[in-house]
Amino acid sequence: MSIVTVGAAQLGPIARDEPRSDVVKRLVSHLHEARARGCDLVVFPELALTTFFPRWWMDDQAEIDAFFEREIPGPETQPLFDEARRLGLGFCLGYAELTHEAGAGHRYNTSILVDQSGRLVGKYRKIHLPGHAAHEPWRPFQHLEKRYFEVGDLGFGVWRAFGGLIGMCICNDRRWPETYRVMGLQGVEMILLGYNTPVHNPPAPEHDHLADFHNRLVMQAGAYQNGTWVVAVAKAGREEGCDLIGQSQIIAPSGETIAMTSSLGDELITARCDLALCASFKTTVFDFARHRRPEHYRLIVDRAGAIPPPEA
Ligand code: CDT
Repeated sequence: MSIVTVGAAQLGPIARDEPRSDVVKRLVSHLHEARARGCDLVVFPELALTTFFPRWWMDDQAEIDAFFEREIPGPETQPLFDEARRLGLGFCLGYAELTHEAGAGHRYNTSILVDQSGRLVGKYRKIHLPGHAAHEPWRPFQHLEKRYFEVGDLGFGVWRAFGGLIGMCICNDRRWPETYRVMGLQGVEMILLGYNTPVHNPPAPEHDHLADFHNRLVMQAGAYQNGTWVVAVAKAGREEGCDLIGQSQIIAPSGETIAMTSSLGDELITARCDLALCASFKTTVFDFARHRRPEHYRLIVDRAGAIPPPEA
């Protein structure tokens, strides 16, 4: 069976002081609606358990670590795992991960995929970390992902689950063609991703009015060029004074958006996704084995390098 009924579970803002237990109740409420609407799989946003904390400069490691999960499930997130299993729902969840390996703490912007039996299927750690590492007081808000997270060390994996090949990426990853292509080369049929995208980008305010357009542009292109479904889920709305875009959406392998949220709050959209549609693209216009020419790309780059730069 190649049908996956998927729910994109958009969240409205999460306040800095909102307890995890309250956020988990919101996620569980999404699960109930998803079950009633026949979903197999529910996708939650990036860093879905807390406010988007990289917008603040913090020095105190204990204050920073309060936004991280030391174990998943942990005492506060266990109810989400229990209820999903009871309802027979799989889910994809983004969170800040604090792990101890070889005697040292490591912090990642992570997402996990859990199947309908509660089994952890896969884990992804964000590779393209946007923003900056130093305090930049001129900004109206910070974007300190490069300070608070290490670059993910797990690559772009693809897992057999839900009757197909499922991959994950997180927020800024969606702007990079390599993200989709690395998974596309592994045959991915559905990419799950969450995002927190401010409308305002302080270094390039001239792009602000294009934030929604760029969101659609990169994901629709990524879906089409790799013959894959993309399920993209926002944390949206005015969060601690910072406006985040919405437009959570489910995109078909044709590149067409077939469902999109219309609010900036907690909102579930669903779609019945036929994974078999991917083959119609993967075996024709984007049949990589027949039509890609990676052995020639090097020559093209070399020739381009030989072109003299334009005169100043
Ligand atoms: N969370 C995240 O990755 N947000 C980025 C903001 C880019 S501007 C620093 C995004 O690509 O949406």
